[in-house]
Amino acid sequence: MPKTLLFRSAFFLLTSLAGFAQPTPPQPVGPLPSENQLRWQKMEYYAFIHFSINTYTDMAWGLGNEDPKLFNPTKMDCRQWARICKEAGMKGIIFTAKHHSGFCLWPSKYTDYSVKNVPWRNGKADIVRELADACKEYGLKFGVYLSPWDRNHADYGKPEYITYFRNQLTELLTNYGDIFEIWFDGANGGSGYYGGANETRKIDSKTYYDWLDTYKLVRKLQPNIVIWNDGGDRADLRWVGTEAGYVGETNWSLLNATGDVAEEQLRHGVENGNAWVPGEVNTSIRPEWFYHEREDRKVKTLPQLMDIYYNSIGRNATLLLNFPIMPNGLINELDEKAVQAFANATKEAFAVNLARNAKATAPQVRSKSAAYDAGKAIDADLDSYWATDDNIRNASLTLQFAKPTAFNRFLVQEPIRLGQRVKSFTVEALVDGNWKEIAKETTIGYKRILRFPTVEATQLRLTILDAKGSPLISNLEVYKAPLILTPPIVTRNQAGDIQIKPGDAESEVYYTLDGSMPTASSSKYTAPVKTNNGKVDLKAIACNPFTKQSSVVSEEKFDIARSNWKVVSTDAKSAYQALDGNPGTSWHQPKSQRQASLTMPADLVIDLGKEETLVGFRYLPAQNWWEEASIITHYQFEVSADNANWKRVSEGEFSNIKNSPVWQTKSFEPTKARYIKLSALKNTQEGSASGYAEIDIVTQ
Ligand code: FUL
Repeated sequence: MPKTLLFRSAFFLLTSLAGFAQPTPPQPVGPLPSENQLRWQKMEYYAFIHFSINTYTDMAWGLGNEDPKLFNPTKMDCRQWARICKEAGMKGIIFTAKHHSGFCLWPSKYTDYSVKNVPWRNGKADIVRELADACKEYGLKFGVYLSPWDRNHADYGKPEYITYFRNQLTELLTNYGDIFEIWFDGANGGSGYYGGANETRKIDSKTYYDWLDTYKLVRKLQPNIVIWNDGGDRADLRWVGTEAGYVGETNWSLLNATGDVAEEQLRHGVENGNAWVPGEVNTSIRPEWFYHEREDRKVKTLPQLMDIYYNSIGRNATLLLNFPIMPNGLINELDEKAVQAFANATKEAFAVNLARNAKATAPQVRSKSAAYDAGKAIDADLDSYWATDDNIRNASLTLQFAKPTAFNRFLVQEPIRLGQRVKSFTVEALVDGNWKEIAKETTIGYKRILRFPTVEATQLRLTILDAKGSPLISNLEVYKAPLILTPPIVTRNQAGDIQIKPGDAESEVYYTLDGSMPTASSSKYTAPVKTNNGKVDLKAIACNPFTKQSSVVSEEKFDIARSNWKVVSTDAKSAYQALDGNPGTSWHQPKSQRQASLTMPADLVIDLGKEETLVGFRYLPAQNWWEEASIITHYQFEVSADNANWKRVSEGEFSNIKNSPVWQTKSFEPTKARYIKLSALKNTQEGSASGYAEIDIVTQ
């Protein structure tokens, strides 16, 4: 029994013996979290680190055949990683000990494909050890990512590989101290090196790894661990169905213990699920998980990170934020700056809790006992809570401020040890003597944080409208967070006109076209900017017209405009949505072609209008692929001078594109051409249409 419960039971026993009538504590409403899940949930914010052999090939997934000699992190310093995470307020680090390439960052006894066989440090390095030590030094918890899919191992797909996998698991869970979380990623693209076989191997991720026995081994070796798995039997934690950095607003920490889990259920949990499986929001500080220099200007901005915070920790999930390690073995300075700014901004937003000095009252209190009164929701003790009698399903609690108080954030928590209960609630503010509804929401769970425009009020009222049992609230906080200016959104249409939209209705936008830093004296944006068909390095800021404060800079490098481009592989006008500069619109092949594409690659052929010297192309998949059709995972890119004779200049995979549908850039040797052809060799739903949000080229 946990200590607090023990004390409380002892207290009740003593007081009832002494003749005082104490109400019995509320009964739990199951399913309930385990102690490991409770401890994990309180961590709230921790880091992912992606580093492997494919860091040296600029790829999202290694193929399994990369030469270990490439691995050469000359400045590697795990203490730098740990310091940055600690200073950012993170509570732990999960490290890709082995990613899909199969390359091991510790000297595993069971394979030669590891840091043992690299010239760097004469093959004596053990990065898992160095990081585990650095975490200890900085007071961080340590976790590991061990990819079940292994594109290097000859036995992958056979029963022998499971023994290998468990041997590696045993090494990692035995030799490196306490491991707080293990990550079993479910990705499996099929093809790989596999000891030289170079073929496609399909496994059934539900049965192949025999997860239940694997979990037994994990728990035996690390009794305090939590298991993350999106590929097999239900583990302790669930993926939230996206890598974009959010979970559903309605978020139950419940799923059903058996059966398939739909996308929708990952996003929202299952209200009446029979197992406690809370969500973890995993996202990267850059578009991709591994380091790519081209993404140095795509590091998430402060407003993006703040959105992620409110959409993960603020929605009853934890936040696992990734740093890609550079080939030199360090975290990039831009990433460090971004998380520092993020840490400062959250500290600032939650600095003064305005509920602390308010008076809390509630008409409904469990047996009218002081042990459960409204004040328990604003004391500093997360174990105490406001409770109502068992038969109650709706009730309200009011905070009265000493004077009119301005606020724009509301934080609320349930004591989840007794189950997640609240199904719907409202928040109202008493403004000039009238109650004004400022939010109507669904679930709460461990923590819910709401944002709304600043309101000045003398009272705030939380009303639970419905719950699965009598509502219990362990904590309420109220804040006035400073406003953060959102950088403008920049797009360019097919004609080459650039549109710059501010993130809010009040700010003004200033921009430059030559890559220089914009200020409030640069050109002011009033209408779309014509770019005369040339390449443009655009930078823009949003400014508060009153304070002159400015947002961080939005930057887009546009290649030549696509004004003279013609889609020649189809007459469909909608195909031009792949050229309209709007990521929100996309083109999917019509049905007849879709059927044909069962046997033929689906092609998109474009006439550039004149010959260009090409060095690469870019593809943005349809962003709503789950609704309409699939997106390309394996492609072929050809060029031609006459739309008759084609030369293939690039072929390969868009690794991880399904989970992370971001811009894909592929480079090739400079080639002169007038026509381009992008063919989908494979897509996410075999045989269905391929969706294109945008296609673009990179010229010399
Ligand atoms: C995905 C993997 O395929 C990515 O490479 C990355 O490791 C991410 C965290 O999970 O599914």
